[in-house]
Amino acid sequence: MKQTVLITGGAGFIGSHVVRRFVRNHPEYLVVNADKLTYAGNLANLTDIEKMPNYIFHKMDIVNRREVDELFEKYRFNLVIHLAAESHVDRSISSPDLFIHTNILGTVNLLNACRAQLTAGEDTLFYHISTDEVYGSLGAEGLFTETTPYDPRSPYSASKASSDHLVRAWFHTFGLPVVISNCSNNYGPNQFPEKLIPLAINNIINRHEIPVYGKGENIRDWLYVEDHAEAIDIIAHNGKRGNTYNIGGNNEWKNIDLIKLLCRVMDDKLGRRSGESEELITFVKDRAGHDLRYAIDSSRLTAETGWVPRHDFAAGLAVTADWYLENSRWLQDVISGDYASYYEEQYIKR
Ligand code: NAD
Ligand code: TDX
Repeated sequence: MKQTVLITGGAGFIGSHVVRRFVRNHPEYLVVNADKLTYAGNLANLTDIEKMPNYIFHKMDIVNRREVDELFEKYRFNLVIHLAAESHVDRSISSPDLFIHTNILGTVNLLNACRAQLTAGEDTLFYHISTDEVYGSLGAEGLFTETTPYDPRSPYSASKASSDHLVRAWFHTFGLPVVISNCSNNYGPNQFPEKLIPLAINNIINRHEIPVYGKGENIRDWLYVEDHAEAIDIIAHNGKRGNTYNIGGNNEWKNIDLIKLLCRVMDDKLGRRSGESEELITFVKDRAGHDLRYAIDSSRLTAETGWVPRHDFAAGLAVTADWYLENSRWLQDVISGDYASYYEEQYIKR
């Protein structure tokens, strides 16, 4: 094997697509997936590749320094792609401390382990996966570029902004080779049904209310998860050390328009009367500190590498809806247990 690659958070939504892509497209790499398997991590996301000879899973908590150091001692990684995080904005409002521990302290443990390898004369690239939310909120006009000043508003985005700053500090101060990318909202198969699109799909299937925050006027840029995984692969191999790359879908949607489109897709797939799912839309209390609009300029990545999003939104949404309809067991498994009490707290007792 030429390279040993650590992917943290590889049992989660985006991480599982990145793991699959690396295991399949880079058979010469040993791919080590290290994940704590929180409510969001699920090895069922990876059953198709779990027996591949170049894949290994390790249950590990990035907040536990000893576990991190032991893993690095064992594998001496050439490349670390860091996705493990607490990722849901609403949970960061109800439990901010967890986000500080995982997203900030967990990242520092990985940076320190990479630095120890650097000190031992080994070149390790630390690739940090981040979000467009670090830039704050846009008005009606404009796009986030890589030079937009940071202005995070939620405990989630503040924890991700903090980790981005620490990654840059390890680059400038300790000479650690790093690269960062900041991506817009992902959608696709395997996303935990607390995020808008899979939550709405699940609620439509079960004829539950679709909670739309505020008036549904907030705007997000949506990217199919495999387009993000492809960008990560390209940046890991061709990104300039110390650089940041924005990744986006050129695909802005007002939440209410997106939900109405999804309702039409689901009516069609479920053989329901046209307009039936739209009747489930329920406007609820707005999210605290709800950012109005995110939009990304990914021209640096396109100019340097030629990457562009490949998946058309209508087709991507249809594939996503089909995946959840065909994987009712997956959906049922993840919404029972821990999530059931969270869902009740969040949506039933409000
Ligand atoms: P996710 O919540 O689906 O998955 C996170 C994974 O991290 C899970 O497998 C979980 O078990 C693991 N994890 C959590 N805490 C851990 C710990 N202490 N130790 C080890 N593993 C731990 O998240 P996602 O949506 O796939 O996001 C992945 C990354 O991409 C995150 O860093 C997130 O900030 C970033 N990101 C997400 C989006 C998006 O739209 N989902 C967009 C841009 C950036
Ligand atoms: O029930 C809901 N109703 C609703 O109106 C939920 C869950 C969300 N929303 C709104 C809030 C947002 O404007 O929909 C939009 C999308 O919400 P989320 O799916 O929670 O995503 P967002 O808060 O935009 O953050 C996501 O994109 C950036 C990911 O969760 C982050 O991890 C990523 O960094």
